[in-house]
Amino acid sequence: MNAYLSRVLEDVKAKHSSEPEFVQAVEEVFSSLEPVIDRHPEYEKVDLLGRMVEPERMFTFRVVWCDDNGQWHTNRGWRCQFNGAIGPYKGGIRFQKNVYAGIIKFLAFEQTFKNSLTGMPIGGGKGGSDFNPAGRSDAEIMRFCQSFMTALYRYIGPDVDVPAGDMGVGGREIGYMYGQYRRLKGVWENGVLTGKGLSYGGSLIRPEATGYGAMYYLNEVLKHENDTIEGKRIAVSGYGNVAWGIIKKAAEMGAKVTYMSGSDGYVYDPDGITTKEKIDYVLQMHTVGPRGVKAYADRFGCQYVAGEKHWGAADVDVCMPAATQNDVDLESAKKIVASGVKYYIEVANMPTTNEGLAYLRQQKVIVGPAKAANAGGVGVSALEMAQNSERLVWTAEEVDAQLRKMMANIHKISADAAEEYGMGYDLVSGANIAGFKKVAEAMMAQGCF
Ligand code: 2IT
Repeated sequence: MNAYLSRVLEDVKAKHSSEPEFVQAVEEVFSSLEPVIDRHPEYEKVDLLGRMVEPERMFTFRVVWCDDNGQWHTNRGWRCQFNGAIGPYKGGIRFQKNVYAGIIKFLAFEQTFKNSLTGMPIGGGKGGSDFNPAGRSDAEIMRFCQSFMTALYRYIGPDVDVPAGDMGVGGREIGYMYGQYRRLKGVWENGVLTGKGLSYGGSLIRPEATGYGAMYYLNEVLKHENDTIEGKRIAVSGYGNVAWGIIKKAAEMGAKVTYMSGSDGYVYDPDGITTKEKIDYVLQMHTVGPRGVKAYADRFGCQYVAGEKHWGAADVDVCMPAATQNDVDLESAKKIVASGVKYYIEVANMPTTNEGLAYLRQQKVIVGPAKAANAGGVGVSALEMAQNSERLVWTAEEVDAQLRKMMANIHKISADAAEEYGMGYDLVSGANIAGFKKVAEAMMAQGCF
């Protein structure tokens, strides 16, 4: 590895030994950058890479809230404003009990390159809390969101930092957070958050955008391979907002999702999750419940396997991990390769361990990396910001057309970047390079900062 690149990586490893997810994300991006750094020796003098792995700002705050029994609880909140070189910080908020600084930092780092790939003017950020929303009442969720926003509101704004949802944060939570922001600021600044409800400035297609975008991206990959989406059988992990968007668009495009999983196990529906009734049930499962995929099997009379992952199942053409980080390790990757799957499209953030990813790529599985394939979510968030700025509402057709264009462009600039650096059709390296180059150029132009 290039000496400067490896020196910065060693430094990251030494400084972040207790944040393995962040180290993993940096290592993954850096593994693609050697030819770029070789071509740009001027980056070392201005320590471009050292700056790129250090958040511009990251803070922790206390979030205190009162449960329905009058008991008070203290949680931790974080916001990481990683890189603002190309636009206001932008990225979701995750509420999940295992969240800690390393998770937020890795997500914000990834977000920087993902947001760059969208072509929209948005920098990288991410936030969250170790709050566990499971089993909490609506009133408890509201009080938590209000308290979270009370701590955060001074540090965000439509031109400063624009949070959105992530795991554990959907339309309901965004509504409560926007209500509190408006109460505190006393102004109508709805561009401060995205993923809002349609009645107060949300964008059509935003709830579907991550899954739809991933399917449009997959379609570009298939076109490149002279293959078609028609009849493809897809295995997704997860059953949340992202999986739901994939399921819905797959059915519309003539493909079908046959495997879906939750933390309880997986379901196999050989007919595919293609009817409106089934798709609406998946939406219900991740919004109001029941939680877990067993409920789906009970309702539609299909196979349920408790406590297992479906990776490596036969009769699958495309794997789309859409649950959470490090869902697919080396062992799962080996099973996927053994099953003969040709396409592996990451949709969750960093769903594959670096060992798993290296194996899939060695074995010539076509890998669409998360920061490209799932960028449609934040891409439509940027379109929501645009609508809020111009105080107009676009039709679903207009938003969808922009999303399709965006995903096709992400695929193209990734493929072109890999080609330019002699890597062939390597979408992982291509996305890292294309995402990196725009941020690097902006940072170089803006001087010592
Ligand atoms: O991981 C992601 O890109 C998101 N959670 C969406 C972020 C956003 O600002 O819409």
